[in-house]
Amino acid sequence: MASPTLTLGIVKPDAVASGKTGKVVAHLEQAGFVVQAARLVRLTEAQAGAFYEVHRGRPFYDELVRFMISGPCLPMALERDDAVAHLRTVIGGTDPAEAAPGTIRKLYAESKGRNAIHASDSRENADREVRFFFSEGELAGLRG
Ligand code: 3AN
Repeated sequence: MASPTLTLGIVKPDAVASGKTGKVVAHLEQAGFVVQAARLVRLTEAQAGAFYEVHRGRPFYDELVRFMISGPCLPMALERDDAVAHLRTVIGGTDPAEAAPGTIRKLYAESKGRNAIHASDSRENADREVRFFFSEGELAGLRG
C-alpha cells in the first residue's frame, strides 16, 4: 500500500453553523481519512485573505473572504494514501448542483460560494495549507 500523505480539509462556516460538522467528519472517516490535527477557528480577514491569496483578483474573492470570516470553521490535517486526490473526489465539484451523488458537497453544501468544505488541490498546496494552520509539533506529536 502507498504510504500515507496529508492534505488540508476545512469544514467551512456554513456547515459548522448549520450543525453539520459531525456529519462531514464522519463522512471523511468513513472514506478512510484519519484526522491528524483539527482546530475550530474564527479566521481574521488577514488570515482568510492570505489563505486564499491565489484567488486574489478573481470576481468571487471578496465574497469568499467575507464568507470564510463569517463564523467559525474547522481546519483539519487529514491523512490517508493519495490524500489530495481522494479528498477532492470525496468532496465533489465546487457547485453542489453539479457535484456527484454521495459527495460531501452534494449532501451538505448550499451553493457554489457556501459549499461546506475546502480541500487542497495539489500536493504543493496541501503542504502549504497544512502548515498554514498547524505547526510541525502539532503534526509530529500525533505520529510518535
Ligand atoms: P474548489 O474549492 O472546488 O477547489 P475553487 O478553488 O475554484 O474551488 O474556488 C475556491 C472557493 O471559492 C470555492 N470553494 C468557493 O467557496 C469559492 N468560489 C469559487 N467559485 C465561485 C463562484 N463562482 N461564486 C462564489 N464563490 C466561488
